[in-house]
Amino acid sequence: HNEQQYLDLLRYVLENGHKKSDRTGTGTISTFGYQMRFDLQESFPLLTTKKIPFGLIKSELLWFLHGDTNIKYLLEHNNHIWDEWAFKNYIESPEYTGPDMTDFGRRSLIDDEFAQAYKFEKKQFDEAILNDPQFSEKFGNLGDVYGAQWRHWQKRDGGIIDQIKNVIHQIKTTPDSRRLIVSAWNPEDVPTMALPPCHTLFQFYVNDGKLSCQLYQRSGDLFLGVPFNIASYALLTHLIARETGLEVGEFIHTLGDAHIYSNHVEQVKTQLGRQPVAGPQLEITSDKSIFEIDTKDIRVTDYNPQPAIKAPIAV
Ligand code: UFP
Repeated sequence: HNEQQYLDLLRYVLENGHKKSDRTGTGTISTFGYQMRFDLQESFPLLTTKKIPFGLIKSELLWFLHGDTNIKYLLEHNNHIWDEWAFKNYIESPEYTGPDMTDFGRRSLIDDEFAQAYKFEKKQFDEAILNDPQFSEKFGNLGDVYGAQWRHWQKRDGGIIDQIKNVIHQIKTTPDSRRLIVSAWNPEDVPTMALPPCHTLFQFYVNDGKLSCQLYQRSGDLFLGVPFNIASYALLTHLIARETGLEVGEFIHTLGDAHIYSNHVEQVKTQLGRQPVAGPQLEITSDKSIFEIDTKDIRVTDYNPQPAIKAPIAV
């Protein structure tokens, strides 16, 4: 059963993980090195023991696949998961003249009055990104995020490498290759990045007409981040399989630092008290290419999750 893979991981880290301090100052229980295998023929691995917003996963993945690094597309699809990074660039620029927003993530959690002011500034910002092309050109762009590494990796000689197009071509022409790899980890850029890639590298494997994908994720927030990551790479595997005329095989998720934040432990226990049901199925209703397909063409059916479980995000 697919979902059991994830629930076993939560239980394993609760029982065997060790206390570890971390960059955010929150504290975690952590394990190093863990692997889950999801059979994509069985079901689409979207958790049923808590509701996961698949719409956000779809639009973020298509955004990556377009090579887009501007949050405008995400906002047009009501997706706010990358907003804070762009907003941070804006408030640190000379163009920003509102109240001091330094460290807005942390402060808005502990100061209600500040949270109101932040909400207001953030709304103005989002509206400007959506409605003012010059503003979005200037402040909507996140630079070296996944879309850039996947579709236009910068070469020393000034050229670019399109890793996604290349890997699709390789899967079609040399399916037995052991070099079907897309890498997001660029050691030259890492020291200056706000968030170095969590999904460091992935590899494809073709056997018996089926495409499998293995991700190496260097760091996984097991309660909040990993359920998204599983669904996102499962969807990527489906889209690449469709593009290369293959069926789906497995998604293999290998984690480096697999951690539960100390302020998520109660939520994890709540989730472990719930019974999973059969996972949903993925439906793709268009024959457009992987680069043209729209969020409307992709959906999950028979998804019957239990309610979402709220938890504070570590910043
Ligand atoms: N994180 C995930 N999945 C993601 C993502 C971030 O689990 O897709 F972008 C979590 C992992 C970690 C934090 O808790 O975000 C990143 O912090 P660090 O760079 O210190 O590992």
